[in-house]
Amino acid sequence: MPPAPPVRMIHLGIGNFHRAHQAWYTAHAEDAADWGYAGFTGNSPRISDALAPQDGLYTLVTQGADGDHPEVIGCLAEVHPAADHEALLTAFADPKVAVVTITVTEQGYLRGPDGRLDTSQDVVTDDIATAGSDPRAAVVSAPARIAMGLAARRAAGAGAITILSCDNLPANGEAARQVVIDFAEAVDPELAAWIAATVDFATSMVDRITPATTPALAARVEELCGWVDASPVPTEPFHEWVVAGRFPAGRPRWETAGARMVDDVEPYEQRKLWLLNGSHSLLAYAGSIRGHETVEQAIKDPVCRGWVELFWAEASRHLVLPQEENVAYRQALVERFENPNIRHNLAQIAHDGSTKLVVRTLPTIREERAAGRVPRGCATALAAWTLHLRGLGAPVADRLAGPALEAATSGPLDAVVPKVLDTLAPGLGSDTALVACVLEQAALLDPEVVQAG
Ligand code: CS2
Repeated sequence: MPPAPPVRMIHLGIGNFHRAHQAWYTAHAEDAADWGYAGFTGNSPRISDALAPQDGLYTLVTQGADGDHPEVIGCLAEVHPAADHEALLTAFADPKVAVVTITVTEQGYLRGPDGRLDTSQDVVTDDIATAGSDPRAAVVSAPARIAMGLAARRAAGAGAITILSCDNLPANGEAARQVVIDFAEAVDPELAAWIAATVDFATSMVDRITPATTPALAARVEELCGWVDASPVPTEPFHEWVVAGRFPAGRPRWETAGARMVDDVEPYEQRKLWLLNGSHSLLAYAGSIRGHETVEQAIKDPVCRGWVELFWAEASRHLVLPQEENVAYRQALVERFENPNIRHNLAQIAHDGSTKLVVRTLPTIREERAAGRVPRGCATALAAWTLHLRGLGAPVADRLAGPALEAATSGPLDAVVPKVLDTLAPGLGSDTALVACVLEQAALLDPEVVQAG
């Protein structure tokens, strides 16, 4: 391998997705030799523990219908656990560092229902107190890590920088900007003003199906490559990145690796969230209730496939990209979901439904209801999620599901559905036609529960 490229970017939230996506694009850009990452993990140091002894190198295995294709990715010049806050401040303060990419999950933004930083969460108030007493003290939430990294940059006079969000949220750049500025405002209003005037918050739509690493993958890498990799990454052949930002301090030429630089990401982001991610969530709950473990198994079940087609038809009516393109996109999605070489567990996708369903189903539900229709595909996703909260299918793993879990388990199904819908959007549970449709779909998913109710 050539030597690691110089650190000119930071990544927050090194997980498999980052290593299959932003790191892949960076490693494949024509100026890859100039752009290295200082990567920081999320809460768990598992990946930095695995990658540090490998000098940040890892094997990315692209798993297509034509077999497994391993390649070594070398752009992670440094890999740090999140707890190494000094290293984060040092990287932010370096004028050569031009971009910070983030994959901190939908819940990592810590947004309240109004899109502002949610100061009712302890992690936020704790971080505000910590940073308020010492701007270099270790904070843990993503908005705080970014805001205080920017404080270090400002103190060093290192100038403008781009924060580039790569999470599955609509208008993710604006979402990041708001919570970072809210955090800074709570700690130091001058810092907030500096961020607002200086920092570029770029938006992007990211796409590449990337499951968790399994022991079988590590064994496969050893068989194919002859080396032992403590943390290889499986991914699919398809990848897409659509980016809008100013990049005042520069960026890798990602477009030479196939990324699209545009003025407006929204049409792409809408299509990807509503079609790919929305049907993923539908399959995660409905498919696991029907006994499936993976996306491939679920999409090959004609009943699930029928629900996905309904769901896609409802969402597609409201997409702004040309309909012919959307048809091709849906066909490609079926192929991607059916990929027999990728084992994408439904239980992984089922995580954090209380946050994901809001962005993946509510826009379509609102549009369809406004047009006087009851969207049965979306109702199926809500029915399956409600049953999942009542213990069916994939286990619940969702830090913010408290109110929805309480609502879902508070009585017979017909009584709880309106309450569950209200946790997604206040007032949604008063839509009697939608509630009736959710109950009909729940009966198809699990006749027993409905009769018992
Ligand atoms: C999935 C996404 O886990 C999930 O919620 O829907 O991670 C999905 O695989 C990616 O967005 C694909 O680009």
